[in-house]
Amino acid sequence: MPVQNVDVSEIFRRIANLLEIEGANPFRVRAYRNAARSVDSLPRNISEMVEAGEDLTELPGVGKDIAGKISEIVNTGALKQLKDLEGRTPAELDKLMNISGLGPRRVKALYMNLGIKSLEDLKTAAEEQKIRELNGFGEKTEQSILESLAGAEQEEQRIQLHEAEQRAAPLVEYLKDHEGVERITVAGSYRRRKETVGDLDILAVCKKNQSVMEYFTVYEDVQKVVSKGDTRSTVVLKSGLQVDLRVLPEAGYGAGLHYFTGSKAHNIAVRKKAVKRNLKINEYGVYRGDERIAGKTEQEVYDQVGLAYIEPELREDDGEIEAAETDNLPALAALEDIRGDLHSHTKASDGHDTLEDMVQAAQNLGYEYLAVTDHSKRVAMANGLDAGRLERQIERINKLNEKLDGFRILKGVEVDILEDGSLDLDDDILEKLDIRVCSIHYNLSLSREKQTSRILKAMENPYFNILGHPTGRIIGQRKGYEIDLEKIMKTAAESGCFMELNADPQRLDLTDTHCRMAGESGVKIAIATDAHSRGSLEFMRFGVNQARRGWMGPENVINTRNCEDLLKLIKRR
Ligand code: DGT
Ligand code: CA
Ligand code: CA
Ligand code: ZN
Repeated sequence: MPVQNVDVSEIFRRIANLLEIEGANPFRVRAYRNAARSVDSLPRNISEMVEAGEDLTELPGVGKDIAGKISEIVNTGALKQLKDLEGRTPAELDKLMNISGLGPRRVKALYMNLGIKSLEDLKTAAEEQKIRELNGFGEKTEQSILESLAGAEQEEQRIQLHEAEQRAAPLVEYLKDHEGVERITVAGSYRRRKETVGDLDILAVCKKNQSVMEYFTVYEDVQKVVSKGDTRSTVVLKSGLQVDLRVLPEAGYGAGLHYFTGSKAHNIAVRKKAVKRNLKINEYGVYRGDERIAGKTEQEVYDQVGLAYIEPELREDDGEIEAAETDNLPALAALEDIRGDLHSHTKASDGHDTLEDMVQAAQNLGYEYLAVTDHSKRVAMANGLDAGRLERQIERINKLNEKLDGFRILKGVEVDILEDGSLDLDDDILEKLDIRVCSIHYNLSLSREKQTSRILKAMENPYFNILGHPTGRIIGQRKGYEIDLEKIMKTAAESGCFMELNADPQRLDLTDTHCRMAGESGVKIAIATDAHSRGSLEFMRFGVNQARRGWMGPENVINTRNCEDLLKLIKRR
């Protein structure tokens, strides 16, 4: 059972949090955070790299010391340093850092003054109105802590799709190794590519008289066996993730796949249609009376109720049934349609890789272009570029472009939208670029009205092309800022601006609902990774998944265009 990348990054993140609470040197803290980010953005499994004896110090943010720690984690499953740290500082304090508005200093103050060690302690203290009395805290903070806690309770049980993939992949491999297993699919929200997943629903077809259940329940990563039967078992993995395994008969596999892919609401709507035709649909097939008349494939199930095949990403009972009845389902965008990435960072700001390396990686993905969009100067923390440094980057890119064949680096920037709605760089430098992603990184808590007019004002600038990570949300950590997205999208459509769908699996900003809104507003989107390293360019697929859930076809997505058409499309009048 190899250690997964999320296991390693989680350990580094906890070390960073605990060190920070202890008041350690900020550079040390940052080193662990960078290492965590670096491991998260690897497209490959870290255990394999260690086993292959690869030089980990070549990874961004990984020096000799961190490399040694990665090896220790991969080889032993744990890190002694974290255990030591947890001996000094309560481990649960780390969880408090996820509550919005609580930084290391505040967590420490809560611990030292009120003895708050856990989320539970925090809730009690907030409810008893003890927090507002502390120095540096107020009634408002106390209120927002309570709200954030309520949100955290709802979120707690769900994990990001990216992590779910890292848990599912080795388990599926393991199950495939069993000689009795003929087919295996992960269904449920995982197959619908939801941004977060509650549990994994694995379906299998087995050879006659072969049971895979014993094999499943002794999987190395299993912490607890909840139930074990002939056709269904449930386990909890060490990470806390629950996994259901169901064995289905081959003859009804399509019906089972359809049933367990869900969503529940979609299933109910499909079954209603069946009832009207005097049919019954369940997880074993489609029946007329006692006779099974279909169910080997999902297509057969849809055929029986007069529906066109519906892609899993659309199965939310949100209009897809009606569209399938009238053959009006959208032809969804696919990863193969994407011709380039429109948001990426290099070493010039806070990226880990050089311009040349990023370009090489984009070429390896088969792209025709890559927009290099380093931060602008306002984001000093990320070493944002001023006009002079951007000018030099433009020259570098011009030179590099001359040497490239069939590929173009788009000269870009991720320019900050300042509080008054102006852009962080002057028009005369913005003019020299091919493309500008405009984003908010500061003053996140303005009122809805102010935040909206800030963005609307920014869009009046003729160099505004794409609104980067439009709501600023971080899944499970930070709600987006308050904005009137509908108004923004309508204005964007009228003025020739575009919305980013940030493909970072922690952001996925726009949501599926927002994508539908974009479709209705007539604004096109740019699916872009915001990659801070070579490996993260591969996260494009999460963005495409999300766009598909939002009914986006290739025509809705600007980076399905070739370079020439793209540049024509984004040119403002
Ligand atoms: P999750 O796990 O919360 O991310 O979401 P799902 O959609 O994976 O839900 P889950 O694991 O409870 O169930 C998997 C699928 O099984 C679900 O999408 C549809 C099907 N299913 C579960 N319970 C019911 C039910 O009561 N009725 C129907 N029609 N289908 C159900
Ligand atoms: Ca599930
Ligand atoms: Ca389930
Ligand atoms: Zn960015």
